[in-house]
Amino acid sequence: MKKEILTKLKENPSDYISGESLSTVLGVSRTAIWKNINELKEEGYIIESSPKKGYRLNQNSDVVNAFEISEDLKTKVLGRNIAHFGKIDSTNNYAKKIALEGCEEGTLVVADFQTSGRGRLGREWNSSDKKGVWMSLVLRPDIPFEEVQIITLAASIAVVRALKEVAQIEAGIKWPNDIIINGKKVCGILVEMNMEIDRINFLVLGIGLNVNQKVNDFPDELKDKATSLRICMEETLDNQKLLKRSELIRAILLKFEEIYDKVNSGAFEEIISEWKKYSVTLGKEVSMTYKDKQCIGIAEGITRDGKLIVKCEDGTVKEVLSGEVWVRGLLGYV
Ligand code: BT5
Repeated sequence: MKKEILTKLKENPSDYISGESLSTVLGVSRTAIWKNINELKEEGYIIESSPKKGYRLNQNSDVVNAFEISEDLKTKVLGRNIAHFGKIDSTNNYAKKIALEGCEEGTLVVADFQTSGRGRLGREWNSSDKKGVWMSLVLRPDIPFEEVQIITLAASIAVVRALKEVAQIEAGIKWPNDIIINGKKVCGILVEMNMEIDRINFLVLGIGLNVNQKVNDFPDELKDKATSLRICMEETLDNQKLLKRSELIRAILLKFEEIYDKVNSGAFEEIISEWKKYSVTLGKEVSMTYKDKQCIGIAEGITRDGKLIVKCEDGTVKEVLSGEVWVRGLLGYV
C-alpha cells in the first residue's frame, strides 16, 4: 500500500491529493491512508499535509530504500536485488554473509548508517546516519585473483563519472582507492575477496561516499582530510541542487556496470587509460613505505593489473601493489 500511495504522490509532484481521492483510487479507508502516510514520514519522506487539500510529497525528500533505488534503474544485473538497512554494522560484512549463502551476482547492500564501517587494514570508516552512500556489491568477476586490483580502479572511475553526471563535480583518483575533491577525500573503496584455491569465489565491493555532511559533522581528526559533495557544492556556490543518495547510487551502479563489462571482457587497457585521466597520483612526487622502508619517488605509471610504478630517488623502479602512498600536497603529505 505504501508503494501505491508513493507512486500516486510522485505522479502529482506539485499538487496536493486529498485523502478521500487516495482512498477511492486505492480502495482502502482514509484511516489506512493516514496510517501509511505516517509510516512513510517515519521512513524519511517529507509529506506535507493540509486538512483541506490533502497530501503532497516534498521534492527534497532524500530517502534510500529498494523502491527509490529501483525506480528508473537502468542496469541489467547490478542492484537488481537490494537489501536496505536503516542501521547495520557494515554493509561489507552483510554482503559477505549473503555471498557465502550464494546470493546473486550484483546484489546490493545499502545502509543509512553503519555502526562499524570499515576501511582497509582494519581502519574505521565514518558513516553517519543518512549523510552518505554506504553500499556494497557482491560480484563474481571472471578474472584471475591476481588481477583483482582492476575492480578498485573500475569502481573509482565509476564514482568519478557518476559525480560528474549527477553533481557536475570533477573529482580525481588518488591511487589506489580514494576519490578526491579539492585535495580532500570524498569517497573510499574497499574490495574484499573470497577465494577458492586459485580462483575468485566472490568479491565484495564496498563504496563509502560522503554526501550531505557539513564540516562539523566530521570528527576532528577528519575535518582537514575529508569532504562531502554538499561541502563542495557550497564552496562553488552551487548549493541550489539537492543531491539525493538514491540517485547517486543508481548512477554509480550504471557507470560501474558499463566498466565491469569491460573488466569481464578483459579490456583492461581501456580501463587503465581512463583511470590515468582522473589520476591525481601519476606524475607527482610520492612518499611511500615499501617493504618497511620509507621511500620518495615519482609515480610514473600503473601496470595492467593496477600496481603503481614508482621511480625512487635512488634510481630504482618499484611496483607497489597496495600500502600507503602519499602524494605531495594531498591529505597531509607536505
Ligand atoms: C577506505 O579505506 O577508504 C575504504 C572505505 C570503504 C567504506 C565503505 S562504506 C560501505 C562499505 N562497508 C564498509 O564497512 N566499508 C565500505 P582506507 O583507504 O583505509 O581509508 C580509511 C581512512 O579514511 C581512515 O583511517 C580515515 O583517515 C579516513 N576516513 C574515515 N572515514 C572517512 C570518511 N567518511 N570520509 C573521508 N575519509 C574518511
